[in-house]
Amino acid sequence: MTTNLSAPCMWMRGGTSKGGYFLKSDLPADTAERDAFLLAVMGSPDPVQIDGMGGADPLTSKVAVVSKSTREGIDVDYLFLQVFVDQAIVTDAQNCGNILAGIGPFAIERGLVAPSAQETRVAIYMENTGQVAVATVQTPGGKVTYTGTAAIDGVPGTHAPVPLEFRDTAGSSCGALLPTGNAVDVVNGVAVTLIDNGMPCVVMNAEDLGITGYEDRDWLDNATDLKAKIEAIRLIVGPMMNLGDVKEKSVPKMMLVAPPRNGGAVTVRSFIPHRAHATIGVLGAVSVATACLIPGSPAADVASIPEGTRKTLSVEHPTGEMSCVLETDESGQVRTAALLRTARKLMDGVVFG
Ligand code: NQM
Repeated sequence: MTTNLSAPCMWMRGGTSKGGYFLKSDLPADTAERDAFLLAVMGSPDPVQIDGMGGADPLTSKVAVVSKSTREGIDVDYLFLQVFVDQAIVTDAQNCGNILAGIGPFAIERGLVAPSAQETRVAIYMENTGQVAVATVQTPGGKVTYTGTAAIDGVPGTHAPVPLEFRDTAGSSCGALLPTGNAVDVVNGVAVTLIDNGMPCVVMNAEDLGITGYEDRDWLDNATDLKAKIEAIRLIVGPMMNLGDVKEKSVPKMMLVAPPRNGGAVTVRSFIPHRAHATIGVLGAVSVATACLIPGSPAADVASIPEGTRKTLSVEHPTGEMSCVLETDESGQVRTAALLRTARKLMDGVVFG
C-alpha cells in the first residue's frame, strides 16, 4: 500500500521501543489521511511489515507526533500513536513512556527547545492522557549527546541518561486510579486489580492463570490457551475501566505478577495486550508498582515493598528489571514517579508512505 506521500522523520530508539518521530506540521492535518500514511510508512497490516519501516513487533511500530506547546510552563506537546502490526489500526488510546524518552532529544534537535550548556529539562505535555512529564537531556556544549554510561535492561551497551519524571498520573485514561473503586474485582474467577497510574493495567497473580510468572517472551507468545483466557478478561474489563469496547484498542495492558526472584519488589510478565512484552512499559511499570502498594491486591500479595515514603521498586521483567522511584504522601498515595531511560537517534531523513 502506498499513499504517495512523504515526510521528514527521525527514527529513534526510545527506551526499549523504537519508532518514527515527526513534527506535527510535517504530517497530514486530516487524521484519516495521517493514519493511512503512517500505516504505509510502517508496512501495516502485515505480520512482517516487509513493505515498511516497522520491525514486525508492536514495540517497533510506534510513532511520536511533536509540536511546540502553547501551554503555560510546557515546552512541547507529544502525541503517541501505536500502529498495529497486522491490522490496519492506528490508535491514540494509549500513551508510551518508552517513546517519551526520545521526545526531549528530538525536540532539541528540531529546534523546538533551546538547549542549556550541560543538561536541558524539557517539559512535555502528553496529549494521549493530558498529563505532564519532565525529561532531562544531556546537552554538553549546547548539543544533544546520545553517548554516556547509563544502562537499561533490554538495550545493549550504555548511553546518555534520560531521566523521566511523572506527577499525578493517576486516572490518566480511566478517570481514577482504581476505576471500579475496588482494590480487587473478580472476573471469570480471577482476582484482578484494575488500575491506571499512567497506563490502564489489569494486574493478576500469574499463578491464578496457571503459570509461574517466570516464563520467557517466546513461551508466553506461544501460550494460546493462556492468551485466550487473558483476552476474555480484557474484553470484559474494558467498560469497567471506562475504556469502552477495547477489542481494537491496545489498552488495558495485562500484567501477570509473581514474587521477585532477584532482590526486586515484584516480577511481571506483561501482554501489550496481544503479544508478550520483551521487558515492560514505563507507565505500565509505574502502574504495577503502584498496585503493589494497595493492600489486599494480587500484586501486594506477592510483592516485597521497601520502607519509607520515597521507595525504589525494582520491577523484574523477562530480560532484567526497571527501577521505579515512587514518592508517596502521608496517606500512602503515589504522587510522583521517576525512571531512568536512554534514547538514541538512528536515522534522520525523509520517509515514504
Ligand atoms: O507503558 C509498550 C513500551 C510500551 C508502553 C506497551 C510504555 C509504557 O514499552 O509507558 O512504554 O505497553 O504497549 O514502549
